[in-house]
Amino acid sequence: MGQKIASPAPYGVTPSERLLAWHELEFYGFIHFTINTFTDKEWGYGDESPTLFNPTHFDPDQIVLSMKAAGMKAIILTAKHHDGFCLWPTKTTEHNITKSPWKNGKGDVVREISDACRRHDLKFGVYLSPWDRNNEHYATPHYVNTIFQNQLRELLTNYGPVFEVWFDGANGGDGYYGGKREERKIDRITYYNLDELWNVIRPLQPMACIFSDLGPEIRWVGNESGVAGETCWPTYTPKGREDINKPGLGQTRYEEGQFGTRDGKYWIPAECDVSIRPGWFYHESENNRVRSVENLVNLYFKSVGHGASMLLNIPPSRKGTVYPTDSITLAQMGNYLQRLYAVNYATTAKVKASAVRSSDKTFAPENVRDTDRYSYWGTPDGVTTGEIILQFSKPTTFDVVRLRENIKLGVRSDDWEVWTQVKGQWQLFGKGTAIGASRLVKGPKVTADAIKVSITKGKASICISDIGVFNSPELPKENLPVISRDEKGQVHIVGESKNASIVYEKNRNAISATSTPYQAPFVMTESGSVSAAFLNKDGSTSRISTVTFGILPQNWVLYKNQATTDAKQLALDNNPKTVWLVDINAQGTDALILDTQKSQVIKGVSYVPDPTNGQGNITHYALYGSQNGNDWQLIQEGEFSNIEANPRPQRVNIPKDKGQLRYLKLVPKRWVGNGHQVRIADLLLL
Ligand code: FUL
Repeated sequence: MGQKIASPAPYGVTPSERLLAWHELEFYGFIHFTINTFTDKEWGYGDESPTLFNPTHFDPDQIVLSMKAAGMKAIILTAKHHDGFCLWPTKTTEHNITKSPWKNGKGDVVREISDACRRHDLKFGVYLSPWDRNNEHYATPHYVNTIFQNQLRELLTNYGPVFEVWFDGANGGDGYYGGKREERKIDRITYYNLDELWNVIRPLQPMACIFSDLGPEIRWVGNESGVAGETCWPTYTPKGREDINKPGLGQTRYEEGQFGTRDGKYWIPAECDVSIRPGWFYHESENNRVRSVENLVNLYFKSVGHGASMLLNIPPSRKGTVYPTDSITLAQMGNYLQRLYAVNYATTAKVKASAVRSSDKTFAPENVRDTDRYSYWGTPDGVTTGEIILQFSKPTTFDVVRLRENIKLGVRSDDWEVWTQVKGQWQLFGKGTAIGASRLVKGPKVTADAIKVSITKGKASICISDIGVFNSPELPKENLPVISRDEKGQVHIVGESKNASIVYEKNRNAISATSTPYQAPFVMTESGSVSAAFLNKDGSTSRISTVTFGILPQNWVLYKNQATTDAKQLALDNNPKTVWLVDINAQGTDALILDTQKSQVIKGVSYVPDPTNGQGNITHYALYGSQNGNDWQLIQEGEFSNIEANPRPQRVNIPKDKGQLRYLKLVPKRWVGNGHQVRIADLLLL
């Protein structure tokens, strides 16, 4: 017997024990639930009365089980969002759930959700917003060193094991602040005393991973659309923005989060947070905008499949339960994942590798077939490229290949290719860069005799721990009627589904067998929504599509300094793909004027930001109205919350006594980035 060959030395940084446990979760859920659920907002200002929080049928088991049905392994709850309302009976502030009528002030949402998680075998995590728009002490050392830290202590002491603590990068700005109603700026690099904060967490919850846009354990992927970069390293060196070198909370080059850093200083893998609806909180108006299972599965491949985790938000309704459309979709997702992973065709394949470290079974190529994430095929030191072939006993049909490295030894390989052997011919199935904890390669459906994984570039000897081969189940394709309105105000609904007809409703989100059958286009010049679905012969209906129209813009003129046709064609066309880019001065005094040509009742304005490019999307505005174009009355001044990270349509309501108008004036006060242009994809008058 030869000398026992040692295991390869780890390459670069490696994950801690708690991060190894975190990597195994891959897919888990977010719950955004608080005062905003009851005010229909995304960000509360901090002046909301705690009495507003009053779910009618709060059911933690229904919430947790709906999410578990999707295949989620853990849940993170917004214990306190930016508005400062605490969902548990905290001693740190009066602004908490004991002041709500719900359960006569004896309720504790953190307790109920964490208990339900434990009952149903899911891990539990907390989101605690560093920004607190209610607290009078926000921006002083007292808030951060005492109030905020004590809130953390309470959450991490009284509710059992916590797997993740979530710190949002959105912080500092306007707020109620105990009645001061002002803007408060903080130094995002120094204010939160991050090292001290991490030290509050460690002894209380040694297995809790800390999330923020700079880690120290899990990083924000840099977008809220649920996708990690095609190449996404778990290693990362967070950097400060532009001229500021040190990163801070909400002060990083977050756009680098989607890729990570090859040979980065720290092991800080990416987490993709995304909501099942356009907003993070429940809004009745978004009941028909729930992502389809097809959409969610696509995101799963672009997050978990790229080595990141998927954190999918499910916002409970005012009842305190998951809305049926959301829970049906979650169950479909769970069904898909369960069937996807039901059979791993690699487990019975014969395995052969171009090189093996030694005959010791620690390094055997066969180790890639088992479910152990840390048993691996290893090559000799210095052998950084090579290939491994899995030969099936009979032609096998599949379309998903899973690759993993033994991450205890670091990220070692760079470029990889997957080949399939079909009738004796090798065909490329997929290729890419970075493997890490998990890589899902989705290729065409093939029936092959063998697959080959080639590592064509690497930094250290190969340590591949897993090659899984799966055949994905049929995914229901989203097929919904498409609703549009032409320039004359004719609403068209088109679509085809076998043996089904189209039914619709005006200004109603729900559809049933008794809804109006669609036969021909109809005119709708007023504002409102149209919902449509396919009605099957048995009386069942498809999912529903809903489109909101503004008042039909007939002869309207939209302009900054002088009228151009551009503005109208781009911003009044009900098409967010065409965007009006307006030059603007940095002082936030330029006005965009809309002349509707006649005095009419206007109930609100919907600003649709550019969904594809955040730079220039408006974050703060002032809206004025006028009957004659000379005398202007302020309608509302405010923020379009979270528009930088999540550019969804924003609605401003116009009170009745200010709603008889011919002209509207929108003054963009602040916008994303430092550019000299603002973006308006659409402007709807409601
Ligand atoms: C953002 C917040 O501002 C949103 O409201 C939401 O909580 C999301 C998960 O993070 O930055």
